Amino acid sequence: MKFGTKAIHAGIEPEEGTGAIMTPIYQTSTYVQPSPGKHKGYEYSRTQNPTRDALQKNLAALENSDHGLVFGSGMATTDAIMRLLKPGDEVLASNDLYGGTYRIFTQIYQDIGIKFKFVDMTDLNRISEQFSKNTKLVWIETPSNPMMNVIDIKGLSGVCKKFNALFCVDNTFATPYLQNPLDLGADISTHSVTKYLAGHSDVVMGALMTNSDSLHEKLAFIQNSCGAVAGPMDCFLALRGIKTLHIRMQRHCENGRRIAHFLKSHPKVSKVYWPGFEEHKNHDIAKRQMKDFGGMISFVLKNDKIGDAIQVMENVKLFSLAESLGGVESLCGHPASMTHASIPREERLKSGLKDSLIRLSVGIEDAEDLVADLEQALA
Ligand code: P1T
Repeated sequence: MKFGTKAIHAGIEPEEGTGAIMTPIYQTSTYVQPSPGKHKGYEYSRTQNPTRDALQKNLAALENSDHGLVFGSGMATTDAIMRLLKPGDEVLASNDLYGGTYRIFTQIYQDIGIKFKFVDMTDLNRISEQFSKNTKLVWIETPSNPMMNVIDIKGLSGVCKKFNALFCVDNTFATPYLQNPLDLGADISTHSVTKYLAGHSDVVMGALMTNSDSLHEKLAFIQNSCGAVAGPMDCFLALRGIKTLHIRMQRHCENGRRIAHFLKSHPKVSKVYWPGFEEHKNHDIAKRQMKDFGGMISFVLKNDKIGDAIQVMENVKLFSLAESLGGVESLCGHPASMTHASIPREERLKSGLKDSLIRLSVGIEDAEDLVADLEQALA
């Protein structure tokens, strides 16, 4: 099955009793059993829920994988994966990550004895030197939030295998429509479903996909034991959103391309971060491992003044100033004070994240209107 067909049909069966084509919202905490231990595969909704099952199967199919698990948020998903580790283990992470990911690593898991090393992985030449015998997990985002760094998934997966380290790719920015990390050798693909997958800014949710039966077994055990599951109503909304993922992504990419080129040619803009530019570092890798370049763009103004950047963010009318990304409506954000405020300033600056950087999540409105909005805000 091709992607669009899977987005609409994978994991979804008409409801048996009525033929309802939409997966019902099984808003139930428990299931009646005729006799102790005898049931229809469902005992309690933290463990299994039919609406969540349909979504998990659907998401697994989108990543060409055997297993999918959904959680109450992207961060709950990260938390579940981190619970595979024990004190003394080391994590090698890329140096540009969503602020919340950096925060859970350094303020929750570092405190219980897991070690973290944040390194630039856009160049894999000497990456082997960063591994030790204790490196148990490698964690990357590609493209990364918010610098749009592109990392060679296939290349890095080879190194991870050599060192016997689990390799996890946060695929939130690309989505399974543009990029499939498991096909390129990753062990886990993880997502904030909140973003493009659900797509309508009405759900907070996370997911992970894997081909490994043993990893799935461990992570499903964590999902049930720790209980950070997504509710049936949210699973329904995510299922509905995913049915148009391929169409939305095409438009996000189309609008993203238009806005990236508009910003690049604007006299007040000095630098635009978008993997579709030929001069973007690892553009060739992006071309190889992604179907297109997505709708996320960051940029800085020529004068590099924070006050002017803030004025642009206050002046936009169609773009809304808000955290999050990947919804149908365009958003702009100020990573330094919003999504990445939990990263110390000196660390942000080391990875190139300036105080004046503006991040755009380009929606699926008409591109002319979006360009006109940015034009007036920049003026
Ligand atoms: O917000 P939540 O569903 O918990 O997902 C966390 C998360 C994980 N990974 C990436 C790459 C992310 O961008 C996020 C959340 N990011 C934002 C809220 C943001 O505006 O960048």
